Formats: sequence, C-alpha cells, structure tokens
Amino acid sequence: MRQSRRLTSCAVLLLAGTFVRADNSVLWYDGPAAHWEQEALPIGNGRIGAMVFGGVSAERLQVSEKSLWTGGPGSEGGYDHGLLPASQAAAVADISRQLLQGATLTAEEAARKLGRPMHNYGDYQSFGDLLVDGEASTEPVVDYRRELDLDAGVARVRFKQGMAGYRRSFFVSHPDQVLVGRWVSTGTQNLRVRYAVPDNRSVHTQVIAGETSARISVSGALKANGLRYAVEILVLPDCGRLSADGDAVRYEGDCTVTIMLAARTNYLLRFPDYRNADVDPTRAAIQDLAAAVKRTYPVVAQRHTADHAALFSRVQLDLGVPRSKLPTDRLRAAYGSGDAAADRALEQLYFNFGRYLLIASSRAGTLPANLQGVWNDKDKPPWNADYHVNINLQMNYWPAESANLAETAPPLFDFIESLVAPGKLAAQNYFNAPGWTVFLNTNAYGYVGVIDWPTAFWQPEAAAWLAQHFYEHYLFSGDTEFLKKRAWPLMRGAAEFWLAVLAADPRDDKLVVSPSYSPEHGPFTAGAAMSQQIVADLFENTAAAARVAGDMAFARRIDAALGRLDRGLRIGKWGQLQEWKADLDDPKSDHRHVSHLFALHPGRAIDPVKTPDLAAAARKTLDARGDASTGWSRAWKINFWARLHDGDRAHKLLAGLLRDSTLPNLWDTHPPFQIDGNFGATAGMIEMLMQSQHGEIVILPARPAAWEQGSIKGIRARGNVTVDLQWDRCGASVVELRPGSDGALKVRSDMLGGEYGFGYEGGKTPQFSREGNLLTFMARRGGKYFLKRVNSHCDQVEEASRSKEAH
Ligand code: FUC
Repeated sequence: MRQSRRLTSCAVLLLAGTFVRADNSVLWYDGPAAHWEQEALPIGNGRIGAMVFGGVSAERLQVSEKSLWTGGPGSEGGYDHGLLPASQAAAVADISRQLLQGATLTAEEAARKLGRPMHNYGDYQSFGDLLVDGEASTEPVVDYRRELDLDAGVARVRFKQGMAGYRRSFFVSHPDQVLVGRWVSTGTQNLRVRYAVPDNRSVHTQVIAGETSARISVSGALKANGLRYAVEILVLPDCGRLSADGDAVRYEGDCTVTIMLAARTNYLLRFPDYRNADVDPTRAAIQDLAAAVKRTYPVVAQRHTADHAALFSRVQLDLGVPRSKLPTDRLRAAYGSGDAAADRALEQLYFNFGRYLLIASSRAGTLPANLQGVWNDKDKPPWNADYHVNINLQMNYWPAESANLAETAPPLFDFIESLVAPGKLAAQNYFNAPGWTVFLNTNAYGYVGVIDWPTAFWQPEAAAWLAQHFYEHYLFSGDTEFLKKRAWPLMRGAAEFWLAVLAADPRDDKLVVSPSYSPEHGPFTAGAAMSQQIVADLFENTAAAARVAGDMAFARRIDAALGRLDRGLRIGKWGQLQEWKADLDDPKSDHRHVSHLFALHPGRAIDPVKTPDLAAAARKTLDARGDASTGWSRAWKINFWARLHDGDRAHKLLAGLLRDSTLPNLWDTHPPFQIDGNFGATAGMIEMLMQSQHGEIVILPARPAAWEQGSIKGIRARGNVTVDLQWDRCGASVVELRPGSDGALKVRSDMLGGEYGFGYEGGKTPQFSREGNLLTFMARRGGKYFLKRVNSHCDQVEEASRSKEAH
C-alpha cells in the first residue's frame, strides 16, 4: 500500500540528527616530503599558496602568489594580447568557405595558415622559498607525523628527537592575507630564517633584528616584464634572542616562534595594462603584516579556521566507514587491493581534498585557480600553469556550485569579465564580428589570440563555454540581480559573436561553426559536434536569460537562430555519437578528449530518460574510448557515466583515477600534476549522488554498488536548494531539502515508488502531488522538507535476512 503522511516535528528533528559527522578529512604521512609535486602538502588562501615539506632539521615552504606572471605588458618586444596588427578575418573566411564546400583540412595545415607562435605569453612564477633551518642532530627521529587537516585548513608537522619534541603548524589566512607558521619545541630552538627567490627577478633584501621581532624584507621586479613583487616576513618569538645574519634572521631561545609572511605584487586584473599604479607591493605587504600582528597570533589563527571551516564544513560525505589508520600515501598505494573500507575511506578523503583545494586556491579578489590551482615551484611550469579553456579552467569550477562553495567562484567571474575587452578585439580581428571570443588558452594578461599548437589552437567556442558558468550560478543561486547585472551582458556578448559568425551549411542549410575543430582530435571541418553543442547550450541559456532581463527582441533573435542551428547530435554508423557532422569516427580511437559528449556533461541535451537513443550512442562512444586515460579525462568520464545513470561505471572511473592518476599527496596527475582532475572528480562524485540539470532534484541517480550505505549533507541543487540525503542497500532512506527561495520543487527518488513519509518544518503545509517517482510541492524559503522511506519491500527482505542471521 502506498501512503504519504506528515511526520511530526519531533520525528523530523530526530531524522535530522542521524547524519553523522564526516571523517576522513586528514591527509597524513610518517615522513617528510622529498618531492614538491608528489609529496609536499598544499595550503593556500586563494591568492597565496605554499607547499609544506616538513623536513626534520630544515623546513621549506615553497610560496606562490597568483598574480606573479612573466609575459604581458612590459615585456621586451611589446604585448598585443596574441593579436596580429593585420586582420585575420579574410584568411579565416577563406578556410571557412572551403570547409563549407566539403573540404577537410589537417590541423597542421590550419595551424600553418592561422596559427601564431605565442608572443610574450609568459608563465606563472614561483614566489620563492621561506627556508627555516634548525640545528642538525644525529639523534634518531621518532613519532614523526606530517598532516594536512582539511577541517581546520592547517598543515602540521610533529616529531621527537633526542630529549625534545617539536611541533609546527602552517596556514594561509584569507581574512588576514598572511601566511603563518609556528615553531614549538620543548627544548631550545636554534633557527635560521631566510627567503630565497629565483634568479629571473631583481632582488633587494633587508634584514632588521629587534629585541622582540625581526623582519626580512625582500622586493624587486621580474626581469621579463618589470612586474614588482614584495615579501615581508616577521619573526616573532615569545622569548629568546634574535639577530641579523647576512640575509637571514637567527633565533636562539626556549620559546615558541611565530613567523608571518605577506606577499604582494602590483598586478591588477584590468585591461590593457594589468598594473596597479596605486600599489607599492612593499607597502601593501607591510600593511598586511601590521594588521595581522596587531590582531595577535591566536586571533589570526582563530579567524582563519572559522573562515575556512565556514566553507569546508558545509558539505559532509560519509561512505559508512571509519577513519583509516593508514598514512595517506599507503592508503592510496593499497587502493583496490581488497580492503573495501580502506577504499571508501580514500574516496571520502579524496572528495574532501577536492573541496579543500578549491577553497585554498580560489577566493574573492584574486585570479581563478589555474592548471595548478595556486601552487607552482617553477619559472617554466608545464603549459605555463595557465588557463586552458578547452576543458581545464571550466573543470576547475565544476564543484563550485554543487559542493556549496559559491564563494570560490568570484575569481572565475571576474576573470571571464576581464576577457571581454580583449575578446572583442579577437572577435573583430579573426571574424570581423561583434561580441567577444577567446581561443584555447589565456594568461593573466588577457591573451586572446591563437597559438600554433596544431591540434588544439582553434577553439573559438571557449567564450560560450565560459559563459555557461554565469548562467549556472544563476540557476543554483536564483540570484536574478547577478543574472541581470553580470551574467546577461556577458552571455549576450558571447551570443552576439555566434549570431554573426555562424554560417549556413550547404549540405542542409543548418547554421554551423566553420572552421570547427574538435579539441585535440581530428581534422578541421564545418560543424564538429562539440562546436555545435556549445553554441546550442549558450543560445538556450542566453534566450532564457534575455527573458529574465526583459530583452524580448534579443530572445526572439536567438530563438530564430536556434531554430536553424545544427545541434551537433548525430548517431553514426557504429551506433556512436558522432564527433563530426560527417560520420568519421574511428571506433579504435582512445583519445582522452571526448568533446562531443559536451551535450551530456556539462551540457544537458543528452539524457538517458529524455533522449535515450542519444544516451545509448554516448555510451557506445565512451565504451569505444575506454576507461584508461589521463587524470582530467578520467574525471570528466566520472561525470559522463553519472549523467548516464551508471553508478558502477562512474565508480570504476573514480577507482582508475585513484589508482593510476593520483600522486601520494592526492594531487591529480595528467601527468604532470594538473589540478583539474581533483576538481572534476569531486564534482563527479556529487553527480553520482544527486543531479538537478533538468528542473528536478534527482536523488541517487548513479549510486554505485560499492557505496552500500552512507550520507551526504549540504550539497546544492539548481533552484537554490540545499540537499542532505542518506542511503543504504535499499536506496535513499532520508532526504532533506532546504530551499532558499519560494517556488515549486520537484524531487525524483525511487523511494517515492513505495511507502514514504513527507514531512516539513517551518513554513506552511505545502501542497504536494506525486506522479510515479516524482514529488512536486510548493516550497517555502527557509522551510525544511523531509522524505523518509518507510518499510519498503527491500527493507523487509533485509530485515528477514538480518533476523535469519541472528538466529
Ligand atoms: C588539455 C589536455 C592537454 C593538457 C592541457 C593542459 O588540453 O588535452 O594534454 O593537459 O589540457
């Protein structure tokens, strides 16, 4: 018998209390880190990052600051944002015409005609190293532990040597904009503190030792472009003796030593100069330090942990296992070798680490997370540690909304908006078109031109893809002010570009992108699937945004174009989703980019329920491409399989990622280290448990069998809803929805097919209706709504087998 009934508030409160506190939120190791990429532990406040090594006698904190980039304005040979002085529009139009007439062009041919070597593109830089040497000792080290506490946002090191115990802790504060380290010992400490910078910059160092504090000031400018930087360090012992020793500070005494570091540049995210003429980096760093010192260490530490925990503790995943007792490197190495509880513990830790990394590498007031988040130790990092916009930057922000971390997204929005001014020049230069566009990759200085990497350089759909993040923020938050003021103008500009640039395809008169290139794969053609799917997604979103913004004329223009647009959704001869308009797919290709499934994720045009044939074709494509791949590609595939409602396959991809593409410090490796995989997988794990891309909150769309029981708390669904859910072998057992806006909510869950309870707390009794597994009700902002499974057939079978076991 089916039944729905209201639970009493008392029962409701009881249910709410059953979500257990997430654990598995500490990465820990029993030895110091020898290797930056593989072992050191990242801390950060979005702008400043540091890698903690935890050496016994010598500590190294390798420091980064988001804006320290070579290249751009001030570079020798000038800077042109990657745009040649002469218009490229005729060359692009010529290739477009040939392609529309049926020609194909190899990537190399296209790059010869349209490509251009990077011109003063620059690289993200290391800011230097804070080096604190203690006294070397031959005594054995015991009880060593190096850890990263994700709940507190603090890295710690502790060990015993000889008669003394040592403890250090490190964090980078967002509210106070300083890096803080603390050296505690039960014995005497002899420390030598200095700051080392790479030799591609000028450097002026000053050391002043006073009675109670000593200061190291380091400043200079990058030789490549004159960008100024400054580091200010204060050594603040509770007692003892300080002295200057060349470019170092010496400390000797029996007390705790606190070190605070501030780092600034005169970079400004503003076209076209990217410099802040009003900022003297040294003065700015001194101000940061002065304010933090005045607050005192305990207050700065408390403010940091409160700020970090306010974001981090919002979401709690529990996969039903206790905290693992293994050090994290061994836990990872043992993954998949038969201990299911240990495997779940690592998955939970990895999920938490992804959320931690986003908080640590993306906070308001700085550049967005780059290919390495905020961490970099090189002057020539892989791929310049830049912003690749043919998947990577976008993937970094996939968890921002669903993992309830919208506070990490402002840097992305600021950055995309800063691309509009140069992006307009790119639209004119390459297409003689209005609006704005960007190609494959960009830097801190609004680089919007093409490069000459044949198999990737052509990606004019990047702006349209980036615009999706603005619209998604609106969908998740329901913030119409944001939509009108920020999303709409940006989306309109991206759409104006495509309204002007799309061409009629002589094959069928449909509107197509030409030249079009499926990222890193395939020949140049007209109308490759990904190009079409991205433009369709932009148009759908922009038409909806135009209606909210009240520009009906623009909405109608887009509707008309949508009516003629090739949607890039074709099923080919071996049942696959076609990557190109012509059926060219090679069933043997295992290429890592599966760009033509954009419409499955992060788009929403392919869905196993709404478009089952296309979903089956997407599955065919994914089967052919295989599950073995590089880090971010596996992460994307977790999301694909989750969207196909195949939890076990999504989990298989996650397992592959943890086994083959994860370093001992749990960083994702392409290889090399690329942070996108961490973020993509974190988002994918949420997609496995809850989805909301079609106006319904779908509970457990892709729960793998391996996740027998558990709960997740605090995740976000589109429509401004916070979701908690609990499950066991019989499926979802409890769902709690906390809407932030009034309006109709639709929830889909298998539990609605059986006996269930529907309860609420706060607000008025909602009107509700149920159709199959879908419950619709009028939600009130601030209310709490609960669904609870009651005695399903599966529950009875489980109960019977339990009592059989008991007898
Ligand atoms: C994507 C990958 C590349 C590289 C780059 C940063 O374009 O296909 O291999 O990882 O990102």
